[in-house]
Amino acid sequence: MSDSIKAYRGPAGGWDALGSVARALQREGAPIDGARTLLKANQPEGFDCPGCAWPDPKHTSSFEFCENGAKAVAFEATTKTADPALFADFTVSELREHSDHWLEAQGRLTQPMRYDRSSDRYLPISWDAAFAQIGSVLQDLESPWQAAFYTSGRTSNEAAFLYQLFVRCYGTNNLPDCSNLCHEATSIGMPLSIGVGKGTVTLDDFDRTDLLLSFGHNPGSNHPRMLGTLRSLARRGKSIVVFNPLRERGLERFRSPQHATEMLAAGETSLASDYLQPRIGSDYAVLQGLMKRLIELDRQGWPALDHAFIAEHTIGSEALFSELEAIGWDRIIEVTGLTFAEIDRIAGLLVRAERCIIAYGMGITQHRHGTATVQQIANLLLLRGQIGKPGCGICPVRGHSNVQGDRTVGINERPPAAFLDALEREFGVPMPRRHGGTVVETIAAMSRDEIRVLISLGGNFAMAAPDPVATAAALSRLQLSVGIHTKLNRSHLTFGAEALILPCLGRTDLDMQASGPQFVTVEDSMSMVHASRGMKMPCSPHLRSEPAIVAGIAAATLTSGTIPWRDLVADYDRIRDRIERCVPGFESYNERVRLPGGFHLPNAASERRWLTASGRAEFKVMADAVLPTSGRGELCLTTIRSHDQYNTTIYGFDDRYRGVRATRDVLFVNAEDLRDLGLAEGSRVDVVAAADPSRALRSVVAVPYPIARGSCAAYFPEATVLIALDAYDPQSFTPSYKSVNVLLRAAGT
Ligand SMILES: Nc1nc2c(c(=O)[nH]1)N[C@H]1C(S)=C(S)[C@@H](COP(=O)(O)OP(=O)(O)OC[C@H]3O[C@@H](n4cnc5c(=O)[nH]c(N)nc54)[C@H](O)[C@@H]3O)O[C@H]1N2
Ligand SMILES: Nc1nc2c(c(=O)[nH]1)N[C@H]1C(S)=C(S)[C@@H](COP(=O)(O)OP(=O)(O)OC[C@H]3O[C@@H](n4cnc5c(=O)[nH]c(N)nc54)[C@H](O)[C@@H]3O)O[C@H]1N2
Ligand SMILES: [Mo]
Repeated sequence: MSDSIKAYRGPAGGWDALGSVARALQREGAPIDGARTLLKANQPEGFDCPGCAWPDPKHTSSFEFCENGAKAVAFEATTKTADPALFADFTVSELREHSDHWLEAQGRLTQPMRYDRSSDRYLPISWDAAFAQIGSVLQDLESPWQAAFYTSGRTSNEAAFLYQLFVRCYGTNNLPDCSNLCHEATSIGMPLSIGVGKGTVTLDDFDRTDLLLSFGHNPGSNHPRMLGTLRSLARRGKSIVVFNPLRERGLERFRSPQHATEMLAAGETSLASDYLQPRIGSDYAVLQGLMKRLIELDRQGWPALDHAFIAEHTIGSEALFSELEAIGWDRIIEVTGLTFAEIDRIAGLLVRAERCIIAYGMGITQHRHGTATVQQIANLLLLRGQIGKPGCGICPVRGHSNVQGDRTVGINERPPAAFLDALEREFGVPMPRRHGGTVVETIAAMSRDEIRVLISLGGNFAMAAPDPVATAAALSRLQLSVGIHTKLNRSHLTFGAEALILPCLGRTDLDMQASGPQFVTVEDSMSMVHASRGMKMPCSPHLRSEPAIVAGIAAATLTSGTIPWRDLVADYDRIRDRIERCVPGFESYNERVRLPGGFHLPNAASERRWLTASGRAEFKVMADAVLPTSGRGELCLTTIRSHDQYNTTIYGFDDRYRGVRATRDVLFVNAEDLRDLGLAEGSRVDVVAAADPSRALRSVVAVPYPIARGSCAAYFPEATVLIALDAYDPQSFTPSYKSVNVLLRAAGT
């Protein structure tokens, strides 16, 4: 086995985490300034950490240390710049030869740039000329539906609201966003089940719960502040049951940097009380097994189901019961790879737990049956009356730090009619009613030349979407691509005729407008809305804020109309006043968001008000759930994040908790599967999509790993090449990034 792969023996957190932050600050050339910036993260007068959407204990507390939050901040607050000199040094063709890691490592973008075909270079352009170019291309399209407007979830409520307003005034609902690639199964599935598309719990519920089931998320790397929540649950003696095909250190053991005694005494807290490793994509069947067992136990006289709640608050239980009756235990065991004893044990824990929360992440949503699986989670909680009761509920762990807020304020290609009515009332402009396209629909429309312009407010469309080859081909047909970003990425190098890069302020930057310094607002995974104030001097005088850029584009595109774009941007309180009048739950927005910790948006399901078609919570079944199957010699592959990346941004090449150093070219496989396939541990293999051998991930090191039999895992975005554009959940259009059947071959054979 190569030196770069060695099992990690420590707990998550601890001194290794502190060391990793020091190195990140050093690398970004910002040891002093960066450290000072870090201390403002999630403070009452500071900025919201761009790392993840896990709530902070009231946003009022002392500095809460989080390694990966710190890396995200250091990466944004870097002193390195991707300035016009860099673009003068390299043609776009030359830039394309560099890795994604290299592109972003150049530093912060400093000036608006326009692609010049004759020199194959990006050249500086003034803001006014850039806005005029966008305005004239958009005005010249035959239909506003020929443009699409992507958003990534770091965007603030203020920028997002202005953006969707501009897009709808222009005339389209083509607002694909990163949520389409992430928790869309939640946004589509949960409203049908319980009438809301967001989690029903708050941190207080975690303080009161008896049992946490965690499905398909990796807090140690992706929402490390959740480790503090898990630690206190474990220390109160409560059970944490994990369902994850891979063993993840961050779910097993934690040494809290917050607690000096734990650090100094090399103490640690065990987290998961039970760690079950079902096969990839089998959670639907795991949940069926748990529910089937609960029904059996109930029939035997155990208090396993809340009959009063089911009778008073729900419909559809008969259909669910008969589905669960029909499915045999042998099938559940075959599909999940779990034993009956394991399922029975967890069902027993459920019966004994007065209060239970189920948390989940991408391991649930990014499958062809993602929406149906989210609904099974709701079904399980409803059977036990555990929604809308203290210490209970459903907890989708969101991704980007403001992806939930963006949706709340209107980034939605399928907007509810009531929201459009409210916009019409407030702004006196007719709003388009037809639904727009999600990300995968947008790519298909680009490849048919039905979409001609793509404007991206953040993100990395070219690398985040499935099938990078088909996506690049689609992007290269466009007439105009505009990227509003902080860092250079591959999306700026993947375009058709014209391209613009518009550099913006990030979370940590001081945002000065006509009325003085501004703050923005964001919403976390638990519907808390709070303020975020940057204070770092921007790296260049040419940067503009996201709201200011959106307003600039709007003013150059919509030549008639009465919306005072510049006036709104002069003082963000004015944008918040408009949001308050269009979106329920934001009463006294400007006042309440200035309170320490902000305010909580109401959640009907958590009050047992069911905003569904029937007015009750609805049990959902999907008779023909596409459960995973695989042919002989095939494995099911999932794509995952390393500890050293933020989505398509690669910070470095280590994945500490999985024992990987200095490489990302790895495939995690069960040692017995490797043996059965006749492949040596540590050898190089090619991973080929079973359905289409032209899709291949070449020459990765096969690392024997504690992962369910029949399953394997590789890093996103490198492994995205295995995911076809048409492999998505038909209900939510979420790409099936977490399950593709593959074959392994010795490399190069
Ligand atoms: N540092 C850092 N923080 C981040 C991000 C980041 O890239 N870096 N990304 C942000 C974003 S946008 C998001 S959406 C979140 C993502 O946070 P996660 O949801 O934790 O992201 P993934 O790495 O995709 O990990 C999914 C987990 O699901 C498991 N898994 C894979 N397939 C299955 C399956 O079929 N069933 C089950 N039960 N489990 C499965 C994997 O083993 C892995 O532990 O994190 C956010 N925070
Ligand atoms: N195979 C596979 N593919 C996946 C996933 C997976 O698990 N597997 N996960 C999916 C998920 S969950 C998600 S959310 C998507 C992520 O998709 P995106 O949100 O599109 O991608 P990111 O990598 O987060 O975007 C990084 C870029 O954002 C820009 N940026 C950073 N901060 C700011 C800011 O403050 N403002 C602006 N305007 N720009 C900023 C920088 O230029 C940086 O290059 O990827 C999806 N793709
Ligand atoms: Mo995400």
